[in-house]
Amino acid sequence: MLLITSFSICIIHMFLYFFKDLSNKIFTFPEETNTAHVRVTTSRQDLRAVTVCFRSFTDLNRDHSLFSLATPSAINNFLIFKKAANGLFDLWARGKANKVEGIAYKLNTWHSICSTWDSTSGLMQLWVNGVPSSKKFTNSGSNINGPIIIVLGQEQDTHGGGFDIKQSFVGMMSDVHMWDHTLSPCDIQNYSNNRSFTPGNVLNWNAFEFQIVGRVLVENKQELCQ
Ligand SMILES: *[C@@H]1O[C@H](CO)[C@@H](O)[C@H](O)[C@H]1NC(C)=O
Ligand SMILES: *[C@@H]1O[C@H](CO)[C@@H](O)[C@H](O)[C@H]1NC(C)=O
Ligand SMILES: [Ca+2]
Repeated sequence: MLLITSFSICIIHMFLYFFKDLSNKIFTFPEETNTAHVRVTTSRQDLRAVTVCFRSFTDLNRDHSLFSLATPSAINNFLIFKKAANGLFDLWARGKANKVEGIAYKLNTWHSICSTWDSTSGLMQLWVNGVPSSKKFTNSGSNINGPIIIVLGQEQDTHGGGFDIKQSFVGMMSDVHMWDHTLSPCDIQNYSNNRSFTPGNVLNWNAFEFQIVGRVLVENKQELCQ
C-alpha cells in the first residue's frame, strides 16, 4: 500500500512538468499575486547570444516583468521589464540594465515583443510589433551561464523565487520562443507579422516544457468573429 502510494506520488510529480504543443494556445494570468507563475524549462545552460520573442496583452500601468531569466550568479541575467511610464522598458543582460524609451505601446492590445543580445558586442535591442529600438550596450565578454531558471508572470529576485506582487504580470501571453543567436530583422518582422519563422531552439512554443504554479490557465487563442 505504502509502495503504491509513493509510486503514484512519483507519477504525479513527473506529470507536473508538461511538454506540450501550445500552438493556438495562450497563458492567462488572471490575478495579481506574488506566487502564480509559469516556470519554463530548457536543457541549455550556456548562451553566447539570445533572442526572446513572445506576444503579450495587459492593462497594467505599473512596473511588471515580461520575461525573467535567472542563474545563481546573475538574477537578472536576461530580463525584459516594462516600467510604469508609458513607452518605457528596462532591458537587462548579465545583471546590467538599460532604459529603452518612447516605444509605441498601447494597453489592451496584443503586442509582439522581441529582444536580442549578444555577448560579443554586448548590445541589446527591443522590437515591438516589428519596430526596432535604439541599440544599447549592456554587458559583453561573458555568456549567460549556469542553471537557468525562466519565469513568466513574476520577476525573480532570487534564483526561482523572491517574487514581488508589484512586479507581477497580469494579462495574457503566447508564442514564447527563444533562440541561441540574434535573429535578423527580417526574422523578427516575420514573427511579428505572424508569417512563417523558424521556431526557437532554446524555447519552442510548439514543444514547450513548463510547470504552472498557482492560477495560470492554458486557454485557446480568442479569435474575433470576422
Ligand atoms: C519571411 O516570411 C516570408 C513569407 O512567409 C518567407 O518567404 C521568408 O522566407 C521569411 N523570411 C525569413 C527570414 O524567415
Ligand atoms: C497576429 O495574430 C494576432 C493574434 O492572432 C493578432 O492579434 C494580430 O493582429 C496579428 N498580427 C498581424 C500583423 O497580422
Ligand atoms: Ca523584483
